[in-house]
Amino acid sequence: MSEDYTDIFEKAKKAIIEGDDETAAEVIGQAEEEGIDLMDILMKGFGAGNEEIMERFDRGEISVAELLFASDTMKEVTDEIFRHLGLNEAPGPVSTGKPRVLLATVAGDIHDLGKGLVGAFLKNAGFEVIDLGCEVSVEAIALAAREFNVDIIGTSALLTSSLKEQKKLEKYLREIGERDRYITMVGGAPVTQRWAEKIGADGYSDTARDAVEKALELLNKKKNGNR
Ligand code: B12
Repeated sequence: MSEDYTDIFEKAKKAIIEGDDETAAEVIGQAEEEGIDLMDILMKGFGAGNEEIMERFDRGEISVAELLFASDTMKEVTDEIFRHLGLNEAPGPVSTGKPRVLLATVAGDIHDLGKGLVGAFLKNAGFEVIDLGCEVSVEAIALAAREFNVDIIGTSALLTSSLKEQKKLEKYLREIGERDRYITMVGGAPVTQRWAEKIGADGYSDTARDAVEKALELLNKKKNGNR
């Protein structure tokens, strides 16, 4: 029989809405003690709070300062949960045979909550993930992709002004003759399938869950010689 975790999910949600780091940490401890899946508490508890905050912000009900407050807590919580689940460690230089993904939020953009989720889902699905963080230039992305010999490059862009960086990356990879070496994936709230096709990226998804499906599909296609 499945347990009813409504109370703890509600507490997690409220902690994000109120930007309450202390309660958030308490919830993580409590979830661990009660054996609740931390990814569940992240998505259904803290994630629900984050969505509520996003909606309030979009409706103009809260200020950027309040959004920042809540986002900071969400970021702390995500990092802490990923640490608990061992999802924060970057892979070493030696290949383990697992598919490798490099993730980055593009230059000029500091939004990284969505990228973090994509990374966590990919790791959970058995991918090795190298996360370069945010505000990463196309040159740095290309250099790291070569250095780590990755299979997939995934970029995140949340600002309409930073979207062009995803296009720039496609162009840069072609210029240095390395475009065919990688599968490229793009994401972020303003990104669409149409945008992905327009700039020549191989894949797009609007959720972390679908990003895994898409990554597996694209790897399979490449293995079979058609992308
Ligand atoms: C939280 C937030 C912030 C936080 C970011 C905290 C952090 N560490 O990320 C803070 C407060 C710092 C912030 C700052 C700013 N923000 Co802001 N922010 C948001 C907000 C409310 C939510 C974004 C978010 O985290 N969503 C939750 C995650 C889970 O969703 P997601 O990022 O879309 O990711 C999912 C998918 O897109 C996909 N995905 C994401 N990345 C990738 C990558 C790949 C490869 C794949 C396959 C899939 C994928 O999977 C993810 C998981 O499901 C949005 C509004 C909105 N409704 O989107 C505004 C928003 C993006 N921000 C905006 C702006 C303007 C700013 C600021 C300039 C300040 C301001 N005036 O508000 C600064 C940016 C400074 C900079 N240089 O980047 C605007 C952008 C407008 C535009 N069209 O360009 C938005 C749309 C708000 C608005 N309506 O005005 N912001």
